Amino acid sequence: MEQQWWRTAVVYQVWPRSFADSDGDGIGDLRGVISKLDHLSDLGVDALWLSPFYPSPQVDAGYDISDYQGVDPLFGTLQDVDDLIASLHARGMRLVLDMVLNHTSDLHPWFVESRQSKDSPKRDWYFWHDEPPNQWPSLFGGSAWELDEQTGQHYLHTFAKEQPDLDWRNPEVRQALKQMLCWWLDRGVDGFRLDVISMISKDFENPWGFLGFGPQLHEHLQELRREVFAGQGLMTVGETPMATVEQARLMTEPDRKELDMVFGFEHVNLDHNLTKWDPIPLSLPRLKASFARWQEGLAAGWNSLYWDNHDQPRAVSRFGDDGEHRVASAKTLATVLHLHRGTPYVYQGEELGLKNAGFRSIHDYRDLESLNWFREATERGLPEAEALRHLQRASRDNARTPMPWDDSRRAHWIGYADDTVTVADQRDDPASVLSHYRRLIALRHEVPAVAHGDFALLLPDDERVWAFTRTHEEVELLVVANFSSYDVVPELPDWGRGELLVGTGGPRLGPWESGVLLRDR
Ligand code: TEU
Repeated sequence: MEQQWWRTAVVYQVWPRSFADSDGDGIGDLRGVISKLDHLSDLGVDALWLSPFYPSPQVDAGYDISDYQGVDPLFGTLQDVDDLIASLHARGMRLVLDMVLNHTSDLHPWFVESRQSKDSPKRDWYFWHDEPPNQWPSLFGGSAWELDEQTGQHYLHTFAKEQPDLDWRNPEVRQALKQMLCWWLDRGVDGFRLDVISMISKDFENPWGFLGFGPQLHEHLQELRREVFAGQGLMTVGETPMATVEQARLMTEPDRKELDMVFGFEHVNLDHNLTKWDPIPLSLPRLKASFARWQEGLAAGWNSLYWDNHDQPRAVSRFGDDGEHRVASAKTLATVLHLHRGTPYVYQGEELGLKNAGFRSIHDYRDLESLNWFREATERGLPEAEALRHLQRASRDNARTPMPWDDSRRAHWIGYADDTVTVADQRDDPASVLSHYRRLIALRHEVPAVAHGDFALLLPDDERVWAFTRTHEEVELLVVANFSSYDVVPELPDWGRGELLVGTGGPRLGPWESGVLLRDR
């Protein structure tokens, strides 16, 4: 049995551009990350997931890679990566790299060569067609097919036109990517977060095929596992937008030997219709049901648990109350997430209860997804003020603001969130959101039921209370959370009995309060 350290682990995501800037150029860098490892040790996390730092034209903040085996000078050098790996390992932490295998930058030498001529040896590393074979949209606006003047053919880009999709049906493509992954493993990395990995196989006949899940997905994943990941004690997590729980099960069930876990999107898609620019009110029963469905559907496998990342708005602004009940709601969101079964992810700033940037001027936005959507929406006639309100709620820039280490507000490539929280203020304050995260992370390491217990949802229809149990051997954990700004007395006869591990033990819960009780079964 391979060592599955990630079953008791908590992963911390660093988005290097906005984490820590060591050279004062206004952009975070790898030496900055190294200088802040005390923060990670202090939190108690087990692994660092580092978003892309590879050479890139930075059209999509580094998710457009032009060299998989280097470091963008913005962020540092390969030596810095080696130093980061060594510093993490010295502290007993691991490094998980973010790998973008579905597409490259249009400036990657493979694409530069591919676009040269119709008979380029790399022509069939990407998708080229005289006429678009379908009507697929790009997820960043416009068509997914771009006409290239040089040869008069169209190439596929699921994301920006500067992010052409690789053709995984070509064994040379797979060979090159596998070699590259092995090169990183030889440098000592401990796992991979695989960007949009569910999109690497496509069915051109399917009008929704741009979302991936094509016929060869599982074959490709099994090949990666067999030839690259197996036997190395790694952690692999696939990003899989729009996956159903059944698709997630197929990608993660241990016997199938594909991935260790995936990022489902169901719970972050509940507050909008088809696109995130079309909001609908969030219903607590639906949110709870979604978590429960994934807990049950992946009971033989494993979940990843997250509210936040570099693509999502800040959790406290989105699911909690970033005004009067900010501290309580940030803590309660954390408690509920970390007490589910799976590996929890903490995205930089989440551990402070940092809120959305909520920029009020279009000039403050940087993300191409936001800028493209704003342009298209206003061209279609949406008033600018209204388009801006959508960005304030849903833009990815909401979570890409500089990490507030202290109250010096040094200028960065993007503004700060309009917020006063800092690491310095929270570090030694036992009532802070940061201290609460520290406590939850320690609980996962200390109490086996937190990592391993079976899950059961209680009070599924309750509009205010989120309650569930985790049972393991002789022990039961009861988690009860108030997702409202009113006092509640949860309708649970037993609520109050047991040892309080964290939070408030009831029977009454104030606005956004929550608690975890441990008791014998
Ligand atoms: O995100 C994939 C993805 O599905 C996004 O389009 C996501 O749905 C969107 O950002 C929500 O607004 C991954 C990366 O996490 C993202 O940062 C990249 O831009 C994207 O892939 C392309 O590599």
